[in-house]
Amino acid sequence: MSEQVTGAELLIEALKKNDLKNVYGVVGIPVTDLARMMQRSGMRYFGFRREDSAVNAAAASGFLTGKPGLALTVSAPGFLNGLVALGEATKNCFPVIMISGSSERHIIDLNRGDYEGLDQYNIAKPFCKAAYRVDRPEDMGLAVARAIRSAVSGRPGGVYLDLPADTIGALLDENIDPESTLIKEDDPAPQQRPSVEAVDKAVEVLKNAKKPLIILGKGASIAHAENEVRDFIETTKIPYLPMSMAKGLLPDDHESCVAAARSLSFSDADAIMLVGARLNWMLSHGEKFNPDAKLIQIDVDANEIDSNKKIAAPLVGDMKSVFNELTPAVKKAGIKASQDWLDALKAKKDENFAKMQKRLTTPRSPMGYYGALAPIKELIKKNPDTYLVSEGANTLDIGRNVIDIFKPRHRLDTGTWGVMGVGLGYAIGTAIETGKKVVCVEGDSAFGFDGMEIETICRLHLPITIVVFNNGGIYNGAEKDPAGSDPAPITLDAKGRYDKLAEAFGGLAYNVTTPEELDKALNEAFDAGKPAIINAVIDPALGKESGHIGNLNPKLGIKH
Ligand SMILES: Cc1ncc(C[n+]2csc(CCOP(=O)(O)OP(=O)(O)O)c2C)c(N)n1
Ligand SMILES: [Mg+2]
Repeated sequence: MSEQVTGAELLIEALKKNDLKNVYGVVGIPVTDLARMMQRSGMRYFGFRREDSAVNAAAASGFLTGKPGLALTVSAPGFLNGLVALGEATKNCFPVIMISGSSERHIIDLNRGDYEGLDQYNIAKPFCKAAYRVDRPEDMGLAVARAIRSAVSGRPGGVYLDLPADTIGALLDENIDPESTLIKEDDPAPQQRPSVEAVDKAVEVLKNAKKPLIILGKGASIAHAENEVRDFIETTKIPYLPMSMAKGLLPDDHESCVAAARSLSFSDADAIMLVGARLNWMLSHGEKFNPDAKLIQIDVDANEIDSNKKIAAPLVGDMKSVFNELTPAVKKAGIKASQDWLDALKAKKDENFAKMQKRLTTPRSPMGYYGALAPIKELIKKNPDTYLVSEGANTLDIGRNVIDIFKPRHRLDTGTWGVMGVGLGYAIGTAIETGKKVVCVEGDSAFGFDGMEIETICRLHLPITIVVFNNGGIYNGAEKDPAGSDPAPITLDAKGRYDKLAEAFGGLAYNVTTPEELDKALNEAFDAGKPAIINAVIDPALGKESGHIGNLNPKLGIKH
């Protein structure tokens, strides 16, 4: 560092000292030079078209690497655009730090009307795990250290770092050694071991169970606990169901996976062990479980216990530490799932597989969801290193059941909030962080939220193949508004050619109307490893209201 250093330089050095080198953002006053300096200092800066996509890319990075992803935005509007993604990341427990330029307190607090002036620091607080503001350059190292620890320790999540323009440009007092202000975080996410009593309690519940079941949540993926989870499941033979971002912790074709017998496993299991899966709306708050089932819950956060139902055996601790205690204990107790229970689930699973197979192979014109998903399922099976990103309603829900994932953290989707507009940001972050190919399966509505990031994908030459399931609408494209001449609320342009967007920026473009055409285009684009959009024309009459969660709509009795 030079003699007198700026806040910007201290920020960069603090990030580098903690091995944080990739930044995703959108520049403008007061962070443009900061981004330039990041690049010049050996960090990598990736420019986006909207801040939410940049923060989503950073969140994907956090999910995949376990280190906080970094995002950079301008003040007020850029900050607010990014905030939604910071909120999503926090809900999803993805570690991410959003850094935004801001105005000085003396202008904001007297409401003097600054260019893009907003009290960002206070606004951010309810949407993230922690918010920090840096008012002096000598605090930059401390702020980065606190942000890192908050993002990754305990339940990971989003952190907001507020950087007033003055602090970015401020010079450090020449009497202070810049190096002395920097902190290298040591063990930022310390182990949290469960108590012996808690482990004993869980073993007792499992010992008494005749029909145990495991539900794997993305908490286990975030904790990188695949080896521990596998050991436990292969030791006990207890059947498991993966939530969508836990798919691939064990390969979906594992003999203990009973995703295809979900209803039976919920209604019949007499002990259910939640492994990094919260008992929220995604599990119907536990209401579809056998009411007599005893629940075990592994979670890093004690607040999660008894959130919706009484948990008979809470195991609070980090996932790896919990299994390090629990697995030897169940081995010692000789716990094994009974063959009768496994046979009953297997029979249901086989029945549902046969139904699925029929749907995937029955020819249909115009093309339906299953026909279009079949080649994607095949491609991922042949290339299990490929990452899958997905969003939409029917596209997402049917795709989740159809497409098997074989490796941990290889599926990213709309997550706990069910948000549209995460797809391209996640895909970009994933391609950059892993260097692997990404297939992005998008509903046509979902794609519209962040479709302009195709320019980012093409500019960065990323190996991302986007398949837009174009059924001309939110849920479907066949509805007419009986009261007037305007398109119905759910209607989009079924004849739209989303592929042309790729063409505009030098990517590969395909328009397909049959599974065979889709298969050919997909493999060609995938093999080329170049940015591509495939417009897959799906029957507009297909697609259920809200996909698989139509029951969550208020009942207003209108016909549609
Ligand atoms: C940010 C945001 N806005 C709106 C919604 C409501 N919503 C849920 S699914 C969806 C789009 C579904 O249509 P599409 O992506 O085309 O999938 P399809 O069901 O047609 O396959 C929308 C707009 C949302 N989930 N997130
Ligand atoms: Mg659609």
